[in-house]
Amino acid sequence: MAYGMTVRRFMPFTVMKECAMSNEALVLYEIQGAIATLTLNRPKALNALSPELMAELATIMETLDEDDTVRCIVLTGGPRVFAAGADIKDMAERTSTSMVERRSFATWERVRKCRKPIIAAVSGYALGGGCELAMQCDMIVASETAQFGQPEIHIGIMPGAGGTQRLARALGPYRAMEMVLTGNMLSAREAHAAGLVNRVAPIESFLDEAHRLASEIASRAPVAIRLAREAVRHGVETTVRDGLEIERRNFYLLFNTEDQKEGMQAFIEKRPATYKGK
Ligand code: DAK
Repeated sequence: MAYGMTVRRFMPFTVMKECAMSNEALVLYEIQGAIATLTLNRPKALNALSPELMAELATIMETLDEDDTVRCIVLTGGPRVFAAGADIKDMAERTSTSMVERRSFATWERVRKCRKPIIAAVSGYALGGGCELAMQCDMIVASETAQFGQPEIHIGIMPGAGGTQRLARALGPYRAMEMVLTGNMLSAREAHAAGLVNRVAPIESFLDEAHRLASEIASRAPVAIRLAREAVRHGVETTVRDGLEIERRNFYLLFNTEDQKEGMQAFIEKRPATYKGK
């Protein structure tokens, strides 16, 4: 990783209770300075999002959420594949009842609740639940090899972790409908042109590009970042009227932070601001 920052940790994060079947960490994480990088680590199954992997991811996200030194998270699957979806082998014999009883939405919800900005760094396939996981992040940086799709229709199901809603909001209903009903994929360039992807970079540097973006965000006032992020995220999930209410509330709240005083004072004194996250 670039930027010459000190690595504080690099360790497999195996959640013994939730991941009893696995000897190997399904999600790796590394923290450099204010940026945590999470890597999905089931390469033989193209990072298929098994319940065990999602449980590890959720636990790591919750840990990072509580760590004040972490200001931005980069989620990747490595250069070959982001994730080829939920684990089809795990779902193949399931019934509606066993799907409901398993409560896997609760695990996805734990990931979604993380309050830190998350950048998905996508290379290769981001399919089905993989595409949905990327879209659940706040921004997407893609390598030129990235392919986004909701191919569930090919296996007799439909997107179940936000794909129908988030795709429609990102691409508009017509393009989303085509993707969901045909299962066809978008290339990185197409996804960028359609507004699903923030930046496209060569495969050799897409992760650096994601880290560059993460560093920029990590340098901003943390409370303002959190409240602004909350306003944008809630806004797209609600009416404009309710979104404006959230925006206004969070805007006023920021005037109670030391960082707002520091940011404005630094501007007036023509010096860089030093933010404390208070
Ligand atoms: N699940 C399980 N294993 C998978 C997998 C998947 N989604 N995708 C790939 N693999 C495995 C393959 O079975 C193969 O394993 P082995 O045969 O070697 O044991 C290995 O990964 C390599 O895959 P391929 O040999 O197929 O590799 P190719 O390069 O030829 O093809 C591919 C790559 C990505 C085009 C192909 O693997 C593929 O079509 N994969 C399936 C893509 C897909 O249909 N994805 C959507 C799955 S449904 C929910 C949340 C989310 C979801 C549902 C519920 N709740 C919260 C309740 C989401 C559902 C889905 O994502």
